[in-house]
Amino acid sequence: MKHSAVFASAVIFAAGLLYVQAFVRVDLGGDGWIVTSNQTNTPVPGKVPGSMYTALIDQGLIGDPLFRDNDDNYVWVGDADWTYSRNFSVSSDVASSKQVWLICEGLDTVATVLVNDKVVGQSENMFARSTFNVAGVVKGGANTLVIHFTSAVREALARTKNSDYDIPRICPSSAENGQCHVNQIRKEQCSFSWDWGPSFPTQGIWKPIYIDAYSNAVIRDVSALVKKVNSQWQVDVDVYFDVDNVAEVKGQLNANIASLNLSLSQELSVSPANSSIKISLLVPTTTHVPLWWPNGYGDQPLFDLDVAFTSGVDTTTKSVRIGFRTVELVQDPVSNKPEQGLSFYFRINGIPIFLKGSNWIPADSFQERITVEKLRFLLESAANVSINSLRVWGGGVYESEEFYQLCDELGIMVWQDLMFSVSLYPTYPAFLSLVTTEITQQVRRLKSHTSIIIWAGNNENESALRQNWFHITDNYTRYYNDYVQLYVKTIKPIVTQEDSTREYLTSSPSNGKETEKEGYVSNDTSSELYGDIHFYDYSVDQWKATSFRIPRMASEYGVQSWCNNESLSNVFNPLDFSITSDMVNHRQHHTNGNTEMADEVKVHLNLPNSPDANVNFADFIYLTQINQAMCMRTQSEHYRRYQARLLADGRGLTMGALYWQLNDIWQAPTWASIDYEGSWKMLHYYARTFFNRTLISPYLLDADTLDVYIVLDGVPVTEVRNPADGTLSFKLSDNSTDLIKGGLSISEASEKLKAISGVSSGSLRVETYDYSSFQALHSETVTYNLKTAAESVYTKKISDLLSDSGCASVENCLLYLTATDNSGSLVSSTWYTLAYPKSSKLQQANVKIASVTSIDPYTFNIQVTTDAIALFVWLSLDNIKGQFSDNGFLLLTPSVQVQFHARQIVTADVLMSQLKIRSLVDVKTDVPIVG
Ligand code: BMA
Repeated sequence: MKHSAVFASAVIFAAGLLYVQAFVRVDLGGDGWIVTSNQTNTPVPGKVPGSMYTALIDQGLIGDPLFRDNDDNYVWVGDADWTYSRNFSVSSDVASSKQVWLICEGLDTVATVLVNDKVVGQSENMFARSTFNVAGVVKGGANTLVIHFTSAVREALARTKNSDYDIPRICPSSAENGQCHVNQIRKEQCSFSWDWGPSFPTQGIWKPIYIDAYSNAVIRDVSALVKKVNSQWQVDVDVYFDVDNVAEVKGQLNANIASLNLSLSQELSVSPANSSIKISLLVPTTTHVPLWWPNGYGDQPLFDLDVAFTSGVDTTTKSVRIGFRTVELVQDPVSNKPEQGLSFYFRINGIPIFLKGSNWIPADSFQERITVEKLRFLLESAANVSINSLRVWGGGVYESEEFYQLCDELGIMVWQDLMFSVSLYPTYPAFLSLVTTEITQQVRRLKSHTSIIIWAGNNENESALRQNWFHITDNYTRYYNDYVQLYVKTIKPIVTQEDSTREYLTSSPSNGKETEKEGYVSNDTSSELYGDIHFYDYSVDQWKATSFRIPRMASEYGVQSWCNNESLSNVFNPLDFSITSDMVNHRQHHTNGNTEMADEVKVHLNLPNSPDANVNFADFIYLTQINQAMCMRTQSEHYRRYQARLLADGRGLTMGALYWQLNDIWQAPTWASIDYEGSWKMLHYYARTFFNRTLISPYLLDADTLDVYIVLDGVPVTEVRNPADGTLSFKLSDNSTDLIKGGLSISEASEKLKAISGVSSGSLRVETYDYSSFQALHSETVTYNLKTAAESVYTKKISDLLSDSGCASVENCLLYLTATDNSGSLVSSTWYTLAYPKSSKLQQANVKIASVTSIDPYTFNIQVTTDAIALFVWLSLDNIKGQFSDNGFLLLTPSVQVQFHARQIVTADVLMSQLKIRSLVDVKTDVPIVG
C-alpha cells in the first residue's frame, strides 16, 4: 500500500503554521491482497489488478489454464464465489478528511464491498467505476477491506429470472464449450467462451482501486473534444468533479496546452448539483497546428492538455492528450437514383480515407496479463503492415488507456463497438440503469482519444434479430422493442450528448442512415448499398475474386487457420500434435472448423498425408495458413480495387476492409493473423503486401481474363459528382483548391499533393515464368497514369497470355509483377499463379538456409537458396521470437536475402542452428509433384 500525494503536496503549511492535509490518494493496488473462495479453504495471496485464476496460478494451485483442456478442468474456479480482502492503514488526517471515498475503477463483476466489516456498497458492472463513501468508516490506523464476488456463471443464470421471457443467446454452441446467459450480466461477453476462445469467467479487481481523501472537491474526469468551427480549432473540455456532501466549493480552474501556448483560467464554483463544467479553448488562427493523420497519411502530433483545480488547500489535476483532426462519416446518395443507396466512408481532415485494417479482440482471458509491451507489440505489428484502423469488437472490453494512447501515437483509427455482442439483451430498468452509467463513463473516458472515429452500439445484434439467428418463434415485436429500447432510446442519446464530433451507429454491421430510416432493424442488414457488412461464407471459393460481395465497407471477413506449430508447444503434449487428436478437436471452437479448413485446403492445395502424425499435423497447419493468407489476400484486394468504382447497379465505392481478426486469446485454430504467442501467421506477412501503399492486384475478371489493378493508398482523393446523373466518384486530388476546400491550409495541401506525384504514374511489368526455369519466359511493360486511387492498368485474355509468352498451360506458369515509378525505382511487386497450386506443375525445389549474418544483436540477414522456383517459402523458429522481413514468399531466384528482427538477444550461430525452412513441395500429399 502506498500513500501518495498524487496531485499537489500532501502537507501544506497554511497561516499560523496550521498542519492541513490536502488531496491524498491511498493506492490499494498491487500486492497485499488475500484471495479466498467458498470451494477451497486455503487463502492465497492476490494482486490487483488480478483475478482469482492468476492468483491460483501464481501460487501453483492450478496449472496453466491454457494447457490442453484445462479450461474444462478448471470450470470449478468460475463456479465458486471468491473474496478479495486486505488490510490497509491510513493516517488520522486522511481518515478525518471531509471527503473520503473508495474508488474502484473496475470490479469484475457482481460484488459486495465491506470496509471494517460494514457494507459500503455493491457493484455489478465490470465496465463501470464504483465509488463508495467511506467517510466515517475508514479509521486512522488499521482498516480492513473485503470484496465478496459471486460466481459470474451462477449470477448470470440467477438473473434470467429478472425477465419473464427468455433472452437468447441462451448458451454458446457446443463447440464453443462455454457457459450460458452471459448477456444477463455486464461482463466481458467472451469470458464465457467464444468461437475463438475458451471460457474463463473471471472474478476479481481488474482496474485500479484507491481511496481519495480531500477537503472539498476533486477532478474525477476530464475529457476533450477537438473541433473545427468556422476554420478555427476549438477544444471543448469537460471537467467533472466529485464534490459530494459539500454545498458549494469555490476555486480556480486552469486549462493549459503548453506546447501551443494556450491557456484559460477562470473562477469556478462547483456543488453537488453543479459538478461539471464545459470550457472551450480557442486556438488563434495564427497558431500553426500540425494535423494528426492516420497511419500512412502523415504524422501523429499529440498535445498534452492539463487541467488543474485549486480550492483552498486542494489542488487536483488531470491531463489528456489530444490531436487535431476532423472526422466525418459520409453517407450521401451515390447518384441521383435513390435506389442506388448511400455512400459510407470516413473523411479525415477533409480527405476520404480507405480503412485498411482488422478487428481487435481481448489480448488475454486474464486482463491483468496484458502488458503495455504486449499491446505495443501487437499494435506496432498492425501499423507495420500498413494497417490504419482497428475495430474494437463488441464482445470484449473497452480497452485500456494504454491501448488507445498507442493507437493515437501510431495513427490507428479506432472503430469502437460498445460491449454487446451476438445476443439480445435485457431491458428491465435496473439493467438499463447499469448500461446508462457504463456508456456515460466509457464515452467520457475515451472520447478525448484522437484515434476513435466512430461508436457502434453492438456487434451483429441487428443482424441476429433480423435474420433470426436465435430461432425466436413468437413475439418478434417484444425483442424488437427491447432492441430499440437499449441501443436507440437508452444508449444513443448518451453517446450523441457526450460526443458531438463522431457518429453513433446502432450496430455493426448496419445500413447506417438506412437502418435508422427502417426503424433501426433493416430488412436487409447486409445490404451492399448501405453501411458496412460482415462477410463469412465458407461454401464459396475464397481464392476467387468473383466470390465476394461489393459493399460500401467490409468491417469483418475471415477464414480460419491453425496457429503456428511452435506456438502449441507450451500447451500440447507430444501426442496431441496429430490432426485426429482430442486436443486438436478441443481447441477448435468453431463448429466444423477443422473440416472446413480441410475442405478449403483440398480445393486449393491438396491435403497432407505423411505417415508421421506430427509431420502431417505440421503440414496441415502450414497449409491452413497458406489458405487463409490467400483467401484474405484475394478478398482484401477485391475491396481495395472497388474503392473508386461505382457499378451501374449502385454497388461499389468500397471504402474499408477490416479483416477478422488481428490477435488471439489462446493457442488454437482461429481467424487471427498474429497468434497468442505473438508469432505472425502467414496472413500477417501477406497483409504487408495486400495493404501495401502501392498495391499491384492481379485477379481473374472471369475464367478467361486476367485483369491487373494498381491501387494507391495514403494519397488525397476528392469527391466528384457527374452533373448528368449525380454519380459520385473519387478522383486523385490534383489541385490544392480541392484540399483547401476540405479544410487543409495551403501548406498542408501542397504537402499532401506531393504524396500523389511520384506514385500516380509509372510502369507495370508483367513477367511470365515457367516453374521449370528462373528465366522469365516473357515480359511485357505498360505505363499507367492514374486518375483515381484504384484502376485497371492491364487486361489480357489468358489464351493470349499463354500464346504470347509461350507458356504451355496455366498449370505451368506464374506471373511476377513489378511497378516502378517514373524514375525507375521499384514501388511494389507481387506474384500470381494462373492455376491453383494443387494442380500447378511445381518443381521439387530444394530450399535451404545458406547463411545467417548478424547486423546487430537483434537483426540478422538470412541468405535463402533454392534450385527451383518455390512457392510459400516458410521460415520458422522453435524458441526464438521475432519477425522476418517476409515469409510465406515466392522464391523466383536461386538466392534471396531475408531479414530477421529478433525480440530477444540472440547470436547468428544459434539462429542458424534453429532456423527451419520449407516450401509447398515439401508437403507430402497423395498427388505427386509433376515436374
Ligand atoms: C463474427 C464476429 C465474431 C466471431 C467471428 C467469427 O461474427 O463478430 O462474433 O468470432 O465472426 O465467427
